[in-house]
Amino acid sequence: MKITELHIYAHPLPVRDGPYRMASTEVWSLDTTLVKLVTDSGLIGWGETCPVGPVYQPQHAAGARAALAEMAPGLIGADPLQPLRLHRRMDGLLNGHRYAKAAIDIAAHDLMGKAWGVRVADLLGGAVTDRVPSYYASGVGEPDEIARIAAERAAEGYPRMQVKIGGRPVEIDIEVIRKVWERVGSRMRLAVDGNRGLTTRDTLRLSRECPDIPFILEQPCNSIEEIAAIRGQLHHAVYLDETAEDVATVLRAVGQGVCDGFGMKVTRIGGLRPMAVFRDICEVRSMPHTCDDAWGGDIIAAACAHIGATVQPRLMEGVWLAQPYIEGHFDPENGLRIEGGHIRLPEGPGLGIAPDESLFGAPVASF
Ligand code: 0XW
Ligand code: MG
Repeated sequence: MKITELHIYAHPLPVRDGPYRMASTEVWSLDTTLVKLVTDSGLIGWGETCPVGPVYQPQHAAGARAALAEMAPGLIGADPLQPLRLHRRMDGLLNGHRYAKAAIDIAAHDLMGKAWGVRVADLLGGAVTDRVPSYYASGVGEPDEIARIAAERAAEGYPRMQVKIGGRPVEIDIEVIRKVWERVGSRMRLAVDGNRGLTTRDTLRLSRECPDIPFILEQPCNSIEEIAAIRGQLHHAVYLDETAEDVATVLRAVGQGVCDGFGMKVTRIGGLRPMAVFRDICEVRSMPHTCDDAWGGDIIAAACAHIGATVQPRLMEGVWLAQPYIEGHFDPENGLRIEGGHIRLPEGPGLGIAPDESLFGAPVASF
């Protein structure tokens, strides 16, 4: 099979009841990038990448599209059924920019599944469940409001909640955590995500003042070095998210023992192929992790659900989707939904999503 055409689309995703607030940024609308790969077989594959604004990670929407346009001419003629060679070809065309390469990788997996008549989860090693656990992530908010949301999500059946903190006095964050714990107790597992926004001083204080509450601390500080410096003094397990940039960094973090698990994004690490390598490293070292992305519509959601379905259940921290924050679907029939805190795995073949192309308008670039 050969790629004969590559089309890039831009599509706005306004945040329902926005903004979505994190420690160092707030976002009102996200700008997603879709990739359509047309092949000489007549099959079409879809990929997507959607940074959650330009501040969360060293990524932005226009950067994704520029990187895709840089690689695109060199990808015409490539075989999407040979993902290892496809990744080497992308690396030979552009250094870095994994979040853009991920859109091509996801589209290639969609094509592989369609060509062989299987779900992407089966290509990735085999699904262990068709009902993938999700988790709810609050924005940074007031203690009573976040506790109310937590109680609602627990009642809905979410197995886990991530509480966002940071960007304000740490006393308020401590109060949020206490109120959430008082309302939901151990009905949901809890993660507390600082999104790089806390100093080591405030991270230590937060952990010392809540030793009785069993949450995991996600990416409290800006760098791996800051986390490593205080890790031995914390009462809570620590996961890396934003700073677990690639497979090499994951290997270093696991080898040096600086974390107990990961929040991982499919596009940050470069797509489903490196995500499967990451999953396998985590399984070898019994590291729990999520399978998320920063934002995105049904294509990203399907990619996250398919890899998430393959994770050993004891290590599965959930698949986060932007769906609760987005109006509508790219595929009104098969688009991914969270029901009772879980996601039904699309049946495929491939990603199992047939987006309504008319939503995206004309491509912003075609090759
Ligand atoms: C909760 N998320 C998966 C969605 C937002 O992009 C932030 C992210 C995180 O865990 O940092
Ligand atoms: Mg996080």
